[in-house]
Amino acid sequence: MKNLLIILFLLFSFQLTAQNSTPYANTSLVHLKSISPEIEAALHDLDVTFLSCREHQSSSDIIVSETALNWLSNNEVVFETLVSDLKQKIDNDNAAMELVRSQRDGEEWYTIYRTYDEVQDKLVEIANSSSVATLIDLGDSYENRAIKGLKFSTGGNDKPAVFFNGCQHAREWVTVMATTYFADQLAQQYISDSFTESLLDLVDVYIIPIVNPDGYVYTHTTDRYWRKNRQPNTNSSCVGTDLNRNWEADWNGGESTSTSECSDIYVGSGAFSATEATVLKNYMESIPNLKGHLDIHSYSALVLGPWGYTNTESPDHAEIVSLGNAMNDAITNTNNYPFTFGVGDADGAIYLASGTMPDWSYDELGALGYTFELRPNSSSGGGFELPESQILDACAENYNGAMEMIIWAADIQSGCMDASACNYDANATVDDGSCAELDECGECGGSGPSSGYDCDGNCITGETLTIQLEDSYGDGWNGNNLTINGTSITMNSGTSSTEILCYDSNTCISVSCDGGSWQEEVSWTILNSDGEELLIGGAPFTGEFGNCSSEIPGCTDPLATNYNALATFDDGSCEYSSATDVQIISLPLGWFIFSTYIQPQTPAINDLVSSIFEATIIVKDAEGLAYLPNWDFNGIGNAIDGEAYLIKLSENQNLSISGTKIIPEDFVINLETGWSLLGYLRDSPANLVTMLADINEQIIIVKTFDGTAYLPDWNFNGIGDMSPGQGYQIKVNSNVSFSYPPN
Ligand code: 0X9
Ligand code: ZN
Repeated sequence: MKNLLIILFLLFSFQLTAQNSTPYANTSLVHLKSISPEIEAALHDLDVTFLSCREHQSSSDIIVSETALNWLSNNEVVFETLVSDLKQKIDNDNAAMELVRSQRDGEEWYTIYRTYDEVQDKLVEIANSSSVATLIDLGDSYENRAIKGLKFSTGGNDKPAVFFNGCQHAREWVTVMATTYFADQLAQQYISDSFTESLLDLVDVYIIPIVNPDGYVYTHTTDRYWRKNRQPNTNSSCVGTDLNRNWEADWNGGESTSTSECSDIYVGSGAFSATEATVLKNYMESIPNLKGHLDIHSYSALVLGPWGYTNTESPDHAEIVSLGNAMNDAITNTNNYPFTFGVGDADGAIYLASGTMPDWSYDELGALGYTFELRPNSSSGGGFELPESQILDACAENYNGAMEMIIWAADIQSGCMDASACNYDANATVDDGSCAELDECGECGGSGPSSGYDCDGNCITGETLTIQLEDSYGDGWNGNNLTINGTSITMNSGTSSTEILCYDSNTCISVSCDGGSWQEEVSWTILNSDGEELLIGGAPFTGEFGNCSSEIPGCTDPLATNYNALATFDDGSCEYSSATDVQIISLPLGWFIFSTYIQPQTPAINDLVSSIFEATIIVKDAEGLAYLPNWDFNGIGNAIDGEAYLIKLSENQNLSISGTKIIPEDFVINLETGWSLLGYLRDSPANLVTMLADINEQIIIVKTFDGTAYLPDWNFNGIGDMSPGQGYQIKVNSNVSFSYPPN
């Protein structure tokens, strides 16, 4: 219904541009300041037109004839003349609108649907501005409109040719835009693009945007949904033949055909009974070496190959599928608007059809005959009224698809066409820009020996170095590059690889490694020809090796990612893997004593518990110093490794602490006489008596947050296991030190 309204509006506005000023000859537009009932009655008698929708306003804009104007003057009615000659004004407005229409140049021309006349003008314009395009007139339609198009040719005889047409079906407006755009682009690309130039040197191209002009005009003036031509039928008041059922290829074969004159798929009184089909047939038969034909329709987003009248595979099936897929891919890849290729009924995507034009091209002329069904893919996308905002997208898709047919017909042998080049290809018909020269090692297109090597691959600058690349995760180096004296190497995938490089290690060789992600996975080793390690490192890294200076600065810590085995003093450049360990501690509502086996990245107590800020009421250390989040007061400062803290929460929380895991057996805990808060530094629970066996003599009592206790004197362990995340109140009778057993 909405579409119907749009169509009615379109039809109405087209008529307006044609003769919409005629009813207003010899009239004026006037404004009356006030209207008495007497004047209003008189004006009614004079048959004026009120422009306001409200009839009984006290003031009004009125269209008046000369007689009414005289009456107003003679009766001394106060009025103001707004437009003295209304017809003239409408005509002027129309002319201005037409000017705007005609001034939509370049791609803008393709942003509104164009009439038959506008397309004819465009074809002339293209022909006039192109050295390769000639306007061709194939003949006249039934109603004597010219069926015109463009022939692109750079001369020569019997070249392979391809034929493109739009608008066999009158209502498929986008096909007119797409074929005109195709011709327009081809003319422009011939000048600006050498590949298009080469193609047009090899192939003649025919493009006929409107092969059914009478039907097309009729869709603009009278019936937007007209499909057939406008040729009357004897013994029937119904007009028109479906041109795409009128061809002598399984003509009237019963696949989507009708012998009823009133049907949209009327086959005609005989094959080629339609004037336009005959005109096209005669012209196409005159083309000497027609290789391909593309009949452009809408809508359904399909590329269809022969035959259309049967699902039987044709003798050229393999080639038809290959070109069909190439066109289909080129279209789909233009804007990612998916098209489907098929032959016959395309696996049910469409129906079989007898008497179609491309099947005739294939059966009678031996040209591979295809159908495009352009955008949209369904009626919900606009059907035959593809929104004007999508015309250019459809044009670009059609262009790319159609170009594939030209490329195919050109039967390109791409290669180097410069006879002086070392890779000259005498059979090449298109130069692909690959022409090359011999390099100093005599290799065609080579770039000479690699740095440090001679043409025979010998290392001439000194030593052959072996570089071993490793990735602990096994997915390559994620963009990191190891650069050794300006030569960059990387590993795109996998766990390890080896490179051989050639350097004089008596000189100072600079090394860096950086540029990608997941640097903690990256490591590498540089070995000399005796297999000795010269440098190992990770990423990021900067350093050097070889004969640099007597004192070699670098990172001397083997645990660092940039450890330099040759460094003689540590220059403070050590970098450590940013690998993080995380401990998640579940904290209950109310009081709790927590500790962690992580050395936190952010040890300040306020940072440590910032993720549970809302629920935290207070944190206290063994000395009673407090962190009060609500007061933004941190009296504790940094959390100390190995210690435990009291915390009070308003609800249960999971506290996540990230940093580096503490190695328990390496960490010494010092306890002073009296009470302390003891952390648990292992990552799994274990019996408290075993854990604290080394200081059993000194322990007076150990308590948990909820009051359960271990009393060595009584040999009573109410606590059982120590658990990660928990902390313990401990009282000892002298200063002691101990370490937990290993994890
Ligand atoms: O019915 C037609 O003529 C074409 N479809 S349209 O909607 N534009 O009218 C399709 C003809 C080609 N059919 C096959 N190759 N199956
Ligand atoms: Zn069609």
